[in-house]
Amino acid sequence: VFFTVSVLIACKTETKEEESTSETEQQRPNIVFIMSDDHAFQAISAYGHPISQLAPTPHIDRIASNGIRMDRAYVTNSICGPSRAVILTGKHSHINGFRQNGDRFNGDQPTLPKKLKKLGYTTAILGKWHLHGYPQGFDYWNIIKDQGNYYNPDFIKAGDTSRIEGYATDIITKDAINWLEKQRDTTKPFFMMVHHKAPHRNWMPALRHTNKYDSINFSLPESYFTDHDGSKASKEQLQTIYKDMYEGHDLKMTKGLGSPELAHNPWTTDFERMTPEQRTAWDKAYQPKNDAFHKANLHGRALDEWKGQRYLRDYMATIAAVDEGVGNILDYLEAHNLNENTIVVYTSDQGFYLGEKGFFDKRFMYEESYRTPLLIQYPKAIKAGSHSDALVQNLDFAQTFLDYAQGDSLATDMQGQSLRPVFEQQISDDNFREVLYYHYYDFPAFHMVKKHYGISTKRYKLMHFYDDIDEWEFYDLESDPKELANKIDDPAYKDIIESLHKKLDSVQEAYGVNAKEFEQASPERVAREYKNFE
Ligand code: SGN
Ligand code: CA
Repeated sequence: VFFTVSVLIACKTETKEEESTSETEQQRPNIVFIMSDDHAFQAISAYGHPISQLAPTPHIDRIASNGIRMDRAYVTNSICGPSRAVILTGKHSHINGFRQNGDRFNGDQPTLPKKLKKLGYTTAILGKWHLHGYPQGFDYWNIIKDQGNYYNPDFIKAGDTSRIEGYATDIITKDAINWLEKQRDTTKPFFMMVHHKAPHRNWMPALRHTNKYDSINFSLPESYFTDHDGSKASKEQLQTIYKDMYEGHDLKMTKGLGSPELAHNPWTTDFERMTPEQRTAWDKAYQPKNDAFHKANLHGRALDEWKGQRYLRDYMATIAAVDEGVGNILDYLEAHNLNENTIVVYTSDQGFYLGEKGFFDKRFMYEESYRTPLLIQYPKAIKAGSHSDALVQNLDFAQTFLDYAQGDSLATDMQGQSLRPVFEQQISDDNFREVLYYHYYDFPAFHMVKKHYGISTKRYKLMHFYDDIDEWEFYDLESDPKELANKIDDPAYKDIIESLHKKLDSVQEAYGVNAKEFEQASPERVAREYKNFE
């Protein structure tokens, strides 16, 4: 009887709009939603993973110790734009219409910030947007153009684009503090989304952090070298650190001993945007380590391992500025008597690979990319130092915030569930939800991860890869937490797999998944894209 809980609440149309009254307004909590881009839970020390113990995140960890750490938080579609659209709408990708990067978000639909405004909130979004078009429902917005750059990025504010000198993470943090301090309407509760670009590819640390982890040896995962037996989709991806990273652009490797010139660097803009002073400081930090690399004359596995090490050092160093920025925001709230009545959330738009299975990037429904960090503090109602392994999803965020803002009636069109009973431990973790649904569509595209959908319970995962393949995978996370053994054909699991298939059908029906969701690209296009990304 491992499936009994109803999964959802199909899409209903919005009905009554709640009116804000000045009385309740006083009690509505402020919400600070901090989301980084591609921040693996493995890289947050509060989660205890060995990698993060060597590169701790003391400020992000403050949120966990002030509040609750969610250990089984997931996304519905592990990729940037789609994750953001799910968070804004509380609806799966096929309902909100933004299935893959490059789609255009229909900003006219109902969204969380619009609903919070109806409840009397003042709203702001700063940093990465990546949904094309301009944000709606925000009193203030200042967004990074497209993917953005680490150094001297372009921002769009009220329709105007301008290059802002400095380091992206610091600019976004400063903008957040500035809005809190000087720009927001202080008579209203506030909702602020702080969306960092970091630690997204190509992992360029702030100048003060370029040598931060040079002497640390991070341990590469056991599965760093694997031949992906049992998973055709894993074999055919293009996101393996030692095969698919660009030596210059991603790994900051140089052409030879003594040369500051970057090796393969197909997108020159990231480095070209630096001022001469920034570039000089950068080269001063990287050249000695690149020269040491050239002298070591590495080949084969030693070279592959060196690349993994360089990647982890840069990735973790890029996070250092995010962590400082979180510290600044928490300090501000504490110093201005805003701490008690503000919900602070730290999350990422999805998980990320730190070398597991040899991978970087995300996209797969396997744990590292499917799972996302989620830490929440709200001193008024959430017990400090708690944690939960309830199955929750980014699909639930909008409903949760509306619940806290006393706007449940505005959430009836959404597909998630309020997490308030979980955060406040009014429900046991096992009773919250039994299955999660996932669907990834971004193929053929960067990294060539095949389209797939699936469901997961706390213990099992069933997924179907389709388009140019037709392959099922099944994992038992209890005996195989690293998902290295696809047991789809194992007779011992026959009954479980059968019941998961049934559950998958009913979940898809409940969420309103239709035939269009399984559209396939033409074989010519798939072949062309494989060529493009090689
Ligand atoms: C860029 C990255 C990819 C990444 C996608 C999507 N390449 O194209 O590695 O998978 O973004 O990332 S880059 O060298 O140009 O950075 S997402 O977070 O926006 O979905
Ligand atoms: Ca991302």
